[in-house]
Amino acid sequence: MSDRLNSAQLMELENKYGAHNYHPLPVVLSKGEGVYVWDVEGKKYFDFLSAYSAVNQGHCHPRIVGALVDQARTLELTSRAFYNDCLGPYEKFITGYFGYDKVLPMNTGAEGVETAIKLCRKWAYKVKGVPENEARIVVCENNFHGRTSSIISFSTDPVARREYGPYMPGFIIIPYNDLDALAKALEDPNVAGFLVEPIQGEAGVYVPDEGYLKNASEVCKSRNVLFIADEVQTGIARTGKMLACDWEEVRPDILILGKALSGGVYPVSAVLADDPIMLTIQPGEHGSTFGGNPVASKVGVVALTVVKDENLADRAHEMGLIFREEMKKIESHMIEIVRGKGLLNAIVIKPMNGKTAWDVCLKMAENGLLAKPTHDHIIRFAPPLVITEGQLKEAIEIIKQSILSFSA
Ligand code: IF1
Repeated sequence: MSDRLNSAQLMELENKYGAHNYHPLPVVLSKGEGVYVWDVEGKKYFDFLSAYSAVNQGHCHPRIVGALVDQARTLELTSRAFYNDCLGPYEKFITGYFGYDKVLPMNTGAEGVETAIKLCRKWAYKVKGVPENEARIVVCENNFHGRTSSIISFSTDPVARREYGPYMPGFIIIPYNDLDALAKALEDPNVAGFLVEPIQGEAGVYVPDEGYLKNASEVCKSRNVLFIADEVQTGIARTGKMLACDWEEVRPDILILGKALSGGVYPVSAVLADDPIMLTIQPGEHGSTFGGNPVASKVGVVALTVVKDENLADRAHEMGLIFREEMKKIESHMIEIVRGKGLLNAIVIKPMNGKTAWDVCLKMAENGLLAKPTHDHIIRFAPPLVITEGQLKEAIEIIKQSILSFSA
């Protein structure tokens, strides 16, 4: 044991040799299984972040890790210069699973969003007939779609955006959850797409009014504008349905998936669309060295199979109902709002006696549960969807005791 580094030493290494682009909770993790993670000192925690919803199937799911290891030993990467024997079967599987003609495989969520933007523009020029370089995409205030320079160009969060200019033009920003603003923006005939998160994750798990997605998709249809859903965080059973759009029976024209598409073991993202849209991109016009590689393909099939085999959507729905009900029962003035859908939830914290959401998260960590504040006053709660009712009750007790320790 003595040659192993302790938490303090490992944090010091990251601080000294890593870029300072994060401010993590002071916990150093070295092992995970299901809903639990362990730090290097052996302390066990409930993981209520799930790597921002990448680990919906639980840490180190044996079937998913099995697929990863088997394929890594057999054939890891060919590039798309050649065919491989995993990609076709994966493409058939995922298009059948979500009901689209075609898939374009990428690696990270941001690449999925970039791909959707490029696809939407290509469709605008080739099919809709927008004059070249005039296509616009409507997006929402407080969006989060990733970190690339195009994507942060239409962010409204100064922390994500400032001092990274010059910015990419061609985006129109409207308020979220505002159908009038959308209808007005779509009067511009050069609008090609509306890119939206069905629930805004980074904004603080902001759930739009019922009917917003349905109406928004209908306005888009009437204006020949593509409805593009970023389900990187909300997708794959997190909100209690396979897709958050399923809650309103909305079928996006372009669907972006990432994170849990691999159960967290590998970066895998995908853009799904039907032929009239997807086939506007021709050979050589878009791609990625790693997108659609054999390991990602095998992992994707198994990760999605696990979601169905283990009924994770229904489980997320049921556990989410219990979670929000129990959170609302906690008698503390620190809890301002409890909101969410399925197992994507947030509590808005009112600081008390100088104690903020960050302090609550430190206290919860001390008590054996990991969650991360967003925007200083919001805590996101998103455990792996494999959580049992017994585990959930235990976790709820930790959250409750932690909050009450400040405000009793
Ligand atoms: C970070 C937040 C979550 C996403 C949606 C695309 C992406 C994301 C809806 C890009 C990524 C992440 C990235 C991570 C923190 C995290 C996050 F707090 F920033 F907003 F989940 F809530 N679309 N979300 O949520 O996917 O390229 O990262 O694979 O530190 O940036 P990616």
